[in-house]
Parts: sequence; C-alpha cells; structure tokens
Amino acid sequence: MRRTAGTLLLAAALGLAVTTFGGSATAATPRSAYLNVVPAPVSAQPNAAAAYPITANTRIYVDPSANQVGDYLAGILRRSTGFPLPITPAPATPTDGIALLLTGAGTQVGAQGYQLDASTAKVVIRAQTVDGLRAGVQTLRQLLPAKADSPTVQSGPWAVPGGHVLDYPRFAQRGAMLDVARHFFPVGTVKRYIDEIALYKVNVLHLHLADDQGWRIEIKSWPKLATYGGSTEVGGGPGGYYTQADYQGIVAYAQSRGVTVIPEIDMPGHTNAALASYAELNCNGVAPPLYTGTDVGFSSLCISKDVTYTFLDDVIRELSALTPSPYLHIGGDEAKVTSDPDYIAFEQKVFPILQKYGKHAEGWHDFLKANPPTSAVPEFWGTTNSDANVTAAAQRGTKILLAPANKTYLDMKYNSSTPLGQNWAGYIEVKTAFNWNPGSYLQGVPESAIAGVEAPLWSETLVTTRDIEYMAFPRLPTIAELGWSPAATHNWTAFRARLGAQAPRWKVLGINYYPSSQIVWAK
Ligand code: TNX
Repeated sequence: MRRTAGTLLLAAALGLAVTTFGGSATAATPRSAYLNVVPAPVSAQPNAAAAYPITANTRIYVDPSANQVGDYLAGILRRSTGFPLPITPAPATPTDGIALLLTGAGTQVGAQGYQLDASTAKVVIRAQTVDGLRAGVQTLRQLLPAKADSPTVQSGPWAVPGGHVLDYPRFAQRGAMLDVARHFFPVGTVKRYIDEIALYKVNVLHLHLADDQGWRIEIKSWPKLATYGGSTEVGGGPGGYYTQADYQGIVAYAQSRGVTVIPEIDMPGHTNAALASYAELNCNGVAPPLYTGTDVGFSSLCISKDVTYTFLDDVIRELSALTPSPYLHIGGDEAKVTSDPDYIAFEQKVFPILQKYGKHAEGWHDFLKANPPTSAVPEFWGTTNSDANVTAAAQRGTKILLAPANKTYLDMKYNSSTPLGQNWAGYIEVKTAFNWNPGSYLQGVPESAIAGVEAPLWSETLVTTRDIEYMAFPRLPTIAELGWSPAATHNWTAFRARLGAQAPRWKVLGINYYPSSQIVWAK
C-alpha cells in the first residue's frame, strides 16, 4: 500500500512505528499483521524482530476459570495446525506457550479489554474478565496467518508476530441483529453467524423472533404460536421455529463466544403470526390468515382485551426464564394501525410485566412516546440526525443504542445492482457505513449517552447462509469497528486497506462477501 497521510495518521494515533509500514509496490516488507486487526485496537506496537512459533510442543496455559476460552482457541488451532496444544492450568508466570491470564492486566482494559504481548518465547494475553480474554483471543487469531482458521490441517510455519497490544472498547454494546421471522434460519446458521460476529468482537446478538410472517420460539403455554404461527415465511416456504432447547443451545453457544443473546418479540404491531394462531387475541375474535408477503404496519394486538396481557405475561415469563440477558427487546416499531393513546396504554401495561420478570426493556425508539423507564434502551433506527424523543430521553439519563437505518442496516443494497436487499433507507456502500461518528451523530445526544451500535439484518429477501453473509460482509465488521475502536483511529484510507486484509481469512472460513470496489482487497 502507499504511505498516505491517512496511514501515517493512523500510525501516529496507534503509537506505531512508522518503519513497519512496508510498501507493497516493492513488496519488500509485508505489512505487519498488527496493522490489519479489525476492529482497530486502542494501541498496537509490532516488534518485527520477534515472533513466537506455535509448534507441536506448544501448550495453552489458562487460568482455570477461563478454560472455555482455552478450549475455543485450541479448537480453532488444533484443526488447522494438527498440533495437540494441551490445555494446562496457568502458572503464575508462564515462560513459554500461549497464556490466557486473569492477572496482571492494567486497569485501563476494563471489563471487556485485554493486553497481548508476543515475544520469541511466548504469547501472553491478560484481562480482568473472561470476556476480555475472549477479545484478546480474537486479536490473536487475526495476528496469525489466515490458514490458521482452516477447518483442515495445513502446513506451517505458525508464527505469531512479536508485539504489544493494549485494547478495550469505545462502547460497551456492539450488536448484530438477525431477523429469523421473515425467513427462518436453522440453529446451525445462527451459530455460524455467532462465530462470524465474535471474530469482530461483537458482543450482542439481537434475535428478531416474531413478526407478521412467523413466530419462531416455542412458548409452552401457547403452543400454536410456534407450531402454526411458525409454519410459513415470506414467499410461502415452510418456516420453522426453535424449541426452547434449541434456543437455550443458541444462548449457550453465543455465551461461549462472549456474545449475549437479546431476544425480540415485536409488539403491538408486527404480530400477524400470533393473531393468526389464536383467534381470541383479535378484537373481533377472528383469526386472520397466515401472511407471507413483505408489507409492514398492518397488524396489532388487541389493546383493550385482558387476554392480550395474560398472553404477554406468559410469553415474557417463559422467554425471561430462557434468557440470561437483563434485556428483552419488545419491538414497538411501525404500529401504524394502533392509535397513539392505545399504543401508550399498551406499553404502560407491558413495562411492568418486564419488571416483574426482572428484565429491562429494549425497543425500537418509537416506544419513547410511551415514556418507558429510564433504564429502558431505545434503539434508534431513523434516517435523520435528530429525534426530539431520543434527545429528551438521553437528557433524562437513558442510554441510546444506535442503528441508523441509512448507515447500519445490513439489508440495504450496496448499490442499485445488488441482487439482494431493499433500498428504502438508501444504498449503503462500505464507505457510507463507515463514515459517521456514533459519538456525535444525533443532535443533543452526547457520546456519554450512547450504549453502543448495532447492525440489523432484516431477512425479507434473504434465504440462505450465503445471502446473510453477502449482506453482512464487509459491513458487519465495519459497524463493529465503529463500536469498538477509538475515534482517533477513524480513518477511511487506513480502514479500506485493513478491512481488505480480512479477505484471505473469509476465504479460508468460506464466508461469502460483497467484493466492494471501494476496498483494497488482499489476495
Ligand atoms: C423496517 S426497522 C422495519 C422492519 C423491516 C425493515 C426492512 C424496523 C424497526 N422496522 O420491519 O424489516 O424496515 O429494512
């Protein structure tokens, strides 16, 4: 790559030695892997004179309470290296191997950060929490050659380049939303997406579990929601649903990768699948047919019936018991056939039900008009830079989750020839997804009021894993970078090279992606 002002700026911001920037024009020195980590770390200093070789004798030393992280790392590296990589309880001061330690990290790393030191003798990751170690392991993966992520044994060498990283996130919450309602995706597809988002330190998977076209989670007290309400999808396919055991499997798998699942049941609109399943939920007592189109805003739970709140109490009770997260997402968007007074009356009955089951509400920012508790998290999905209700909530101390549709919606087309997706919020090329600042995006909403950022993937037009990946890559890592990396590292010229350096790993992992011409793709 060329030495642009941008890369030098990034180098300065990261405290990097500029001498490590090799010119690919002469291809003399390959660019240090420390400069290619996505999201960009807080600081990284490569030491080109050192490298730790992973060999058949390498041990992974782990603080016993972080064994799961050791297993995760070993699981990846055993497949590709063929080495045994035994997991061993960590001594106080390891002198060899790869060590994952819950001691000795500086206080700056906080609850999610880590420090990583790679020398000729060893690689040491230190954090204050298991989640911090998980983040460090994702960085270590990216420091290794792409073939380290291969599912089959490859030949080495397996050098971890020498260097030091100090890293922690800008925002506590970095999310990805997957709509499993418009099209149903099997458990394996969801787990694959979890693996993909975890690579970029995304720590929340928001699952959109119910909409007009399908109800995707078993509720034992209202069984037809899943068996009938889940029996189709957009286009009329067979749909599907997760049993409670399936859902718990997803939650546990996500947790093992440092990802918290936040389930969404959208209400009072986007509820045709529930209304079709139980006639008594309709004001007129008549169940509508199942719906397989893509219109929005035509359905509503019956606000005035008591059974509506019995139903919601049951759903929220069962879902709360399955969900370790303190948040449940209750949707609240596009309730176009619910009057404002009805909407407010409805939400005012739902907030106490959540509280009863020990949960805070997350919801699309529309629900602010019903005055939720300060602890509720509005998810801003608008396409403007100002929203009076969001600003007022932020001023009351409410934390805002940012998912502006014209920046973060992964279902928007990249350009007019993208075969999948929609364009109601515009086209979102990679640069558009990158070029905004979550800390100053909404008028009157300071950085301190931002909980984080999320990239939603609505699935009206998406049917397969390859479809999901084509829309998420490369924009999901782009939004992940905005959520994690310090504002000082934000630089398009540097980013387009760093993002492009991910492609060899995506190829090894079999991840489908949109090869945007804006990006400098590595071979
Ligand atoms: C708007 S974003 C919706 C969804 C659609 C999406 C398609 C939001 C809160 N509601 O119901 O799936 O647009 O892009």
